[in-house]
Amino acid sequence: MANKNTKPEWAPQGAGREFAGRVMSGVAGGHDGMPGNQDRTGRTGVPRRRRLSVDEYVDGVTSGDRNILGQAITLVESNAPAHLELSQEVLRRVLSHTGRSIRVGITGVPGAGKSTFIETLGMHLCEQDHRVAVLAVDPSSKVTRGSILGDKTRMEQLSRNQRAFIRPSPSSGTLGGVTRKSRETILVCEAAGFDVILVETVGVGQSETTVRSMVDFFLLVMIAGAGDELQGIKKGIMELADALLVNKADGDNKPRAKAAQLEYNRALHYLAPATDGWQTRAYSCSSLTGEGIPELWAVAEAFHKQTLDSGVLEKRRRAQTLDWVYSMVEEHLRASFFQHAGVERIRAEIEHQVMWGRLPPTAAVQRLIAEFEGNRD
Ligand SMILES: Nc1nc2c(ncn2[C@@H]2O[C@H](COP(=O)(O)OP(=O)(O)OP(=O)(O)O)[C@@H](O)[C@H]2O)c(=O)[nH]1
Ligand SMILES: [Mg+2]
Repeated sequence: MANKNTKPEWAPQGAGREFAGRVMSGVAGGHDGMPGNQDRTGRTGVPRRRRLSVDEYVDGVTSGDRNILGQAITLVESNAPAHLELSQEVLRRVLSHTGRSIRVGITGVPGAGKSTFIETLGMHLCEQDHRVAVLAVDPSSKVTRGSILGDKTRMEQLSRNQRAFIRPSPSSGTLGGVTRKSRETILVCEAAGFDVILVETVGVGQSETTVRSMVDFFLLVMIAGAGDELQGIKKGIMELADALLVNKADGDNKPRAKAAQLEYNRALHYLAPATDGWQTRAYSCSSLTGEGIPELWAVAEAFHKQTLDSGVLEKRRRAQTLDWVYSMVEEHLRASFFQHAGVERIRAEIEHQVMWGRLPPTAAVQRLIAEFEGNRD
């Protein structure tokens, strides 16, 4: 039976008891997964985790120790400057063990069935001896608890499978912050031997492009009859996808789903493909009955093989890594600009002058930048 007082090692800071359900009695972790300094004992009477060394993180992760994997991800997700150096050293050391997975992004409107699809696909993959890591990315919302709660029940079987590892979205932060954490979590999971990484987008808005920028194969889950407008399926998002999947093709809904599949295939004809040399097509499945799921996975595997052979996969990953570096540089520069004491001091006055037409925008930029570059704190 689940022990109500025990949270898994990946529970976000401040999480309540909703995280306790999946943990078997006897497994104990620090409150936030980070090793505490004091040698106190928790409510369960088990001594708090001591601080792990870089070697212990590296050995634990690469040997597939789930407990240490969870702690390593918590370290990577930590915002504390003291943890950054340690996490970067761990990442540097495991880097040669990363990259050997299929990274799949899954997007679609709320309720399309992404989590249910992941549960069914994940179970199918585990049966085929794959090891599956499931991550959620939610850069748009500060409240992720709703979806985590939902996923807890929707990925019930998968979350209990020893070949699978489910990690909820890192708690709120800047878009860049969440992206960094998710990308680094993918690397840590790969180093731990997971050969399929499934990333579910939670929330709408920028999350599609964010997830597209960290995966190989991008899947758009749709439902029939919701209307394109309702699904937010603007041409732009369809153009990001390597496959469209009409879900809920079961019961009375099956004919409609098949019709929608045909419709989307016609529309796709006129769109530029998301990946060089790959034709994006629409498929259908039922995440409830499992029908169409093995076929969809065969498509992802064909995609992986083709892009691996042609070099497109490697090219994409290299480009993604470089983009990542420069987006972090940009984020850093933006933050230091707006936190700069001199800039802060003169900003209101300059904004006022620009808004009232007393200073041209370009001159305003010059003054702000001069202040920033000249009086760096
Ligand atoms: N009939 C049918 N229902 C499904 C299928 N897949 C999912 N559902 C149902 O659709 C509802 C939403 O499913 P979720 O998997 O939570 O959808 P989601 O896209 O992850 O939703 P959010 O995480 O909230 O964005 C649930 O009630 C599921 O049981 C399917 O293939 N057939
Ligand atoms: Mg979901």
